[in-house]
Amino acid sequence: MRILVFGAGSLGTLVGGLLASVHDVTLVGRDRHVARVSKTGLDVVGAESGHVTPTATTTETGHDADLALVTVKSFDTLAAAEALAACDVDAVLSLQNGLTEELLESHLDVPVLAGTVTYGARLVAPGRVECTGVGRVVLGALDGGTSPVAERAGKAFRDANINTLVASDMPRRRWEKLAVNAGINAVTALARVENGALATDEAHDVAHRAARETARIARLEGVRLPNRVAREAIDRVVEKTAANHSSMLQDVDSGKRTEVDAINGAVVETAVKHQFEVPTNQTLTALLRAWERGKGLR
Ligand code: KPL
Repeated sequence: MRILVFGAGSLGTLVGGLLASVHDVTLVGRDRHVARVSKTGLDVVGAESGHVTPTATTTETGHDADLALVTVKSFDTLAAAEALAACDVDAVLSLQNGLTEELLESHLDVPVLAGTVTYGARLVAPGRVECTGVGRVVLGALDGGTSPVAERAGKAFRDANINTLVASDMPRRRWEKLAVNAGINAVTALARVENGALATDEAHDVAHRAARETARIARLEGVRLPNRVAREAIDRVVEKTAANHSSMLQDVDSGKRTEVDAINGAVVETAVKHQFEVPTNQTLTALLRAWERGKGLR
């Protein structure tokens, strides 16, 4: 299969690298890492793939592919959607944080699939990515149900030895992931603690409140996500990823813009549509945005 990977950060590079063991992969990115991959190939360590040689380029438009994976940061989704509209791709799969698929869908006239990933990835150096944890990719139709396009994408992933589930309940899974990210990411970023600190700290309550509010908004959107399920999902992820620094904490630590708009901000925005208050998500969003403004990042 010809697969375009839009976003050569740690996750995009890892997934692209694994897929490149059996597929024709093009990695699209902007930096020195992509230049290195195009010259000398990509080393994938900590997983089976070894050395692979995907095409790597900074050119964003004019590509032909059966499937495009979107792995850019959520605030770059619009740029990715515009570039993909100038490519010839048959389907798009978002593996991003936050609710980004609707934006992709509004710019593209091909099926957009939703996906979640629990593989751990780290860019060790230009041209070298480490798989820090073998997890699972779950993907499926954005609106739920079965889809031949999702089945094909799932097969392509499995052929590359990536643990993959094709799910028919992506709406619930997306909102559950959003509840987890809404609870963990902003709280750990603001408190500057690893995920495991939420198991004992008072911040735990804040995380639970953010997740409960997210579950409530999911239900207003017609997605069946009980509060208990959202809270339990938080506790499970906190336990499993106790030693991890959330992606938002990593962004804050390296002085980069965060994905708060697509996570807590998306909860607030959807709540406004339903004339519903989500004070915890509102506060977390305001604090992170204030930090970003202070750093000149927005
Ligand atoms: O997805 C994550 C992230 O950091 O963005 C969690 C699940 C919170 C793990 O750190």
